[in-house]
Amino acid sequence: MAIQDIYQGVLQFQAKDMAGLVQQELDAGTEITEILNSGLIAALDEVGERFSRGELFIPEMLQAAQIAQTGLDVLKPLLTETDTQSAGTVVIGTVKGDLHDIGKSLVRMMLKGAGFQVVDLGVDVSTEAFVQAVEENQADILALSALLTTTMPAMQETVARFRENGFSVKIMVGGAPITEEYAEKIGADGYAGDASQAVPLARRLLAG
Ligand code: B1M
Repeated sequence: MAIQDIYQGVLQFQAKDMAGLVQQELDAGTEITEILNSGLIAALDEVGERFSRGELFIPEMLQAAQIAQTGLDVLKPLLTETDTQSAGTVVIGTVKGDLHDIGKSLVRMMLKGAGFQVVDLGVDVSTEAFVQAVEENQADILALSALLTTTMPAMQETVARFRENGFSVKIMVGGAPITEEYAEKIGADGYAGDASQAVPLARRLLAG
């Protein structure tokens, strides 16, 4: 029942006790992935559908994202806690022109939880900023997220810059419009369909 409350809470913009609902569900022993996939993410998917149908607009889409974020904040310590040594350094960000944050942040949390050191550059990140951060942090992996078909070329441009300049950093990509084929086409080293797949992919990339 509470999962439905989480879903409806995001969909109906009821910010009041989203953190409490998520905590309640955790206390009841529900898996984190279930809370995410059937609650917070499912609701955002439905928000996106309603936006596409013209049934709601950007302010509502933003409000829903903010409410989902308060739920995600409760899960964050659980997703990021780890007692393993650093598995490697990852620089992550959403590409230039793209302001979508939630999926990228989820990937960041899961990588942290798996023992990676993660430098999160945020959203709307230029190729130059990615280059600088990879160099400064001597990153092993660059992780790029894009949520818009219109920002896929920015992802391609960033990957191309790293390739042209002979960087040895491994590049992984993801985000709703990104596919395995696209990742291959632009010369990325790997693609993950969701945040949980990002962890084994990062490990595979480092294993060579
Ligand atoms: Co936007 N938006 N949005 N939006 N938004 C989408 C993406 C859209 C699909 C909605 C729709 O029309 N159905 C659509 C894109 C259509 C397209 O290009 N094909 C869209 C649009 C059109 C827009 C604007 C252009 C609207 C406008 O202005 N007319 C605008 C663009 C602004 C910009 O970026 N320049 C815009 C704005 C916004 C808000 C700012 C209002 C808000 C974002 C707030 C925020 O992030 N802080 C927003 C939101 C909330 C959405 C939806 C509803 C939800 C996105 C989300 O957070 N999902 C979204 C609809 C949808 O996704 N169904 C939509 C939950 C999140 C966990 O999923 O990010 O996909 P996701 O991440 C997944 C995987 O993709 C993967 O892992 C996660 C799951 O575990 N993943 C990776 C993501 N990155 C990865 C990286 C990896 C590996 C996996 O490795 C590196």
